[in-house]
Amino acid sequence: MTSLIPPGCPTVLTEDDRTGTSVETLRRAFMDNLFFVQGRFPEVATKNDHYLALAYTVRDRLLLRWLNSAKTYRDQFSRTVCYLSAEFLLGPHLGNNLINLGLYDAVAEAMQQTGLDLNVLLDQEEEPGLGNGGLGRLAACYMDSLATLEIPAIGYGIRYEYGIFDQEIRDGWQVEITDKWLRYGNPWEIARPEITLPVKFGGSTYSYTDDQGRYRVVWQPHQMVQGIAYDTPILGYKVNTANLLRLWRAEAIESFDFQAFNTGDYYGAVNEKIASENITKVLYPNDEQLQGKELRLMQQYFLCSCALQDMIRLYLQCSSDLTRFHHKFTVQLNDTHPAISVAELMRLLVDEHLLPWDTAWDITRQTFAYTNHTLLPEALEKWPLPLFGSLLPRHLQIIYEINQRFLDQVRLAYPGDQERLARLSIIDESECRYVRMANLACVGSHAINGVAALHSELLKQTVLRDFYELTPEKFSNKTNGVTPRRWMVLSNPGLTRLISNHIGEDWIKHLDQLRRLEPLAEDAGFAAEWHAVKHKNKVRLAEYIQQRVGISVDPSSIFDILVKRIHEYKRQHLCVLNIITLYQRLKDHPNLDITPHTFIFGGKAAPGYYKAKLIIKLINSVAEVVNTDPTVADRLKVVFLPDYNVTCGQRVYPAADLSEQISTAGYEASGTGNMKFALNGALTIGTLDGANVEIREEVGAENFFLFGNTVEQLQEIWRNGYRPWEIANNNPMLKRVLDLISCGHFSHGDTELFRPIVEHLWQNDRYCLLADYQSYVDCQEQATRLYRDQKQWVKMSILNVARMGKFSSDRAIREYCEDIWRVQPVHVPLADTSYIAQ
Ligand code: F58
Repeated sequence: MTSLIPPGCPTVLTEDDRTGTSVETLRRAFMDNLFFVQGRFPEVATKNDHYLALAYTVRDRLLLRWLNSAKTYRDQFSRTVCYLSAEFLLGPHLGNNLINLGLYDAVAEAMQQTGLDLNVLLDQEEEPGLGNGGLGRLAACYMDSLATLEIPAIGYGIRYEYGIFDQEIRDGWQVEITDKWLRYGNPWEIARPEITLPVKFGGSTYSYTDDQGRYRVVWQPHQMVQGIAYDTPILGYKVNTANLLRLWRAEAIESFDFQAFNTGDYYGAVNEKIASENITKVLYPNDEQLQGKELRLMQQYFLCSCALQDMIRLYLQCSSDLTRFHHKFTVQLNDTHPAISVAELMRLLVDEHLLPWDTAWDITRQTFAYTNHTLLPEALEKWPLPLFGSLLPRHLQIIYEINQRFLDQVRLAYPGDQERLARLSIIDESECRYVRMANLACVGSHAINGVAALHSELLKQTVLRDFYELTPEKFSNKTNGVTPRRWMVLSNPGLTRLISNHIGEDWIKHLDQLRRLEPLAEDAGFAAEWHAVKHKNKVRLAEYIQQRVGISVDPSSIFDILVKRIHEYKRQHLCVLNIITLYQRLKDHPNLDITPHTFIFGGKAAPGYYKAKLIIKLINSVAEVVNTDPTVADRLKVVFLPDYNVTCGQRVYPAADLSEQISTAGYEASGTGNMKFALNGALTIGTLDGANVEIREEVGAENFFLFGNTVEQLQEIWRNGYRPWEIANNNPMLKRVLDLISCGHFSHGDTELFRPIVEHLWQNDRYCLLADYQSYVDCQEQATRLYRDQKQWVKMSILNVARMGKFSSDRAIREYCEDIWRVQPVHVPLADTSYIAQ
């Protein structure tokens, strides 16, 4: 092993233990950390002590790369991508860092020599659940790809004390438990108490003309908090690049308000402190009732203000000419949650750094780009004007000014078109007045993108149509992707090994190389190995299911999996209708020869979304009946895996045969679970929605189970009037299925429990379940019949994987870099680390 520390340096031994990568050095470093960081000797050390000692050992290796990256970027004043996101759903760090460092096997060996099992230590890690679902997970995949592609990048987010709630299932119902992820400490972050920035709220503004004749506005806030930086290194795969994820925690400016203390208002001062710290207390679950939540707006502004002040701080360390700010930084807004950044950057440049408005506006627009993640009109963020104005009075003025100038341009482009003007306005003047965050993001950005081809098209036709007509050149599509490091190398070591044995390891960084598997789809020996890997993964998942929910499932049955947030548009209940259809068939024909079938569900419902919670109850209620009915005789099994999260995903995707992607066409912006499943060799049953369309194009229509109405067909259905009751009355099996739910068969005779679901489907369901029912049931039958032909199935599975190259987040990030960010890789050398020893 060669030391990275220059010869003759006095700290060689210490540094070697902190940077070395041989099994022996790793083992010694681990013991050192157990003693001197954890303060434990082996006989009394707990699993958590072992986990932390290993985490610190790995972190040292990260820090070496991180410091080299930071120094390189600073020396070169490198153009940097800032990814602003209210959510980063990272998942556990340890395994991923071991993969990216290339140290997985060495560390497993070092642990074994110490009498420990690496898998046990990996299981100790509490995952940082700082996101709701796809949007937050996408941010994490993009951070991985940015580092792997050696692009200088900073992720800016919020360090929520409580992440997404933990889900328990009691009597079939979801129960939410607070996620105390920081309980045992977080070895992956470094607190930076010296990087502290003030953030103002409320109060009022006044203006004056300064002695140089400049018009100035001063914001006198009612409340001030401070943001404290917490840094986590994000290492790329087998490169020296380690980028920065900087999350902000809110704190009161002073621990105690001494004036209040002296005047006797001790409790008032304490309340102030609590109020400040509440800002980053908890992640909001994606509830429908987010609108109007003052604390949510405070979180958003807090993030944006900290991030932009930090960028300006970093910029001014190297240059005093802020007019070139957008040359150093390009900022991506992950949905509209950080859109208030547009007004905040204007405020900082104009009010605090005294730039003329036009110069500041030029910089601002060239700095920001906006990604939209939803077509649901009710999900577009808007803030009631009184709330917005009382919390951010200066920003409201700035937004009025931006809007006025913008609408002047619109008037020139469309003289006399008042309706268009009203639709484009950042201020919604309809009934109550609102600030429309998507409009602010569009006006303040030079680029706007959707997250799958279909989604980007529909954006142009629906929610952002007017903006598209006004500035078509800003619009593009950037189809989402997922990182093959976490979603294949880490979670599916069996398949990774098999693939690498045949085509080498290049595919891990260049996923297109998976194409080289195509000829092997005809190779019987390879197919047998492929099948064996999948079977082993299924056995592992079956053991987990047994241990977690006490249901025994047959690993030879088809594993048909639907995991994602629970939402009506994602149509988990459509899958339930098919299960009941199969159940009914077995009841009618007990000897029917069906493919043994295991349905696996997982996902959280927003705590305030009753219908979604009722869908969870329905799944569990159907499971209870189906799993225990002697007529079924184990041929159908239904499992609801509680607390679906990143860690659970890592177990689930590798074990899937069939991936359920059954949203109503036109509702799922992209989906990324669909990509993780297909990459791990599952075949997809899905609608022409989101990225399913492109997955099907890539893998070939013959390797994809397509069903359901298209966007155009659904539009036609609504034009003609959607009458689901007619569909049900004309389909005897469907009617029986709905009746079986209504009559209390799955609810111990309770005929009321599921009425809200059934009545809705029957009467006026926006998501058209009944319109797609028959097509889905037929397609399911086709898929399960094909599953009996294992030779054919395995071939299709291999072809699916071979053709998934497009869906790497590396490809997506390359497109962002070229088309939107115009940023180049910066190679980080590791050779000269002498400054560390100075
Ligand atoms: C998801 N959005 C899309 N939002 O639904 C999914 O199709 C897409 O693949 C993914 O983004 C990535 O582009 C999503 O996850 C949220 O979780 C929001 C969080 C904040 C509150 C509102 C929902």
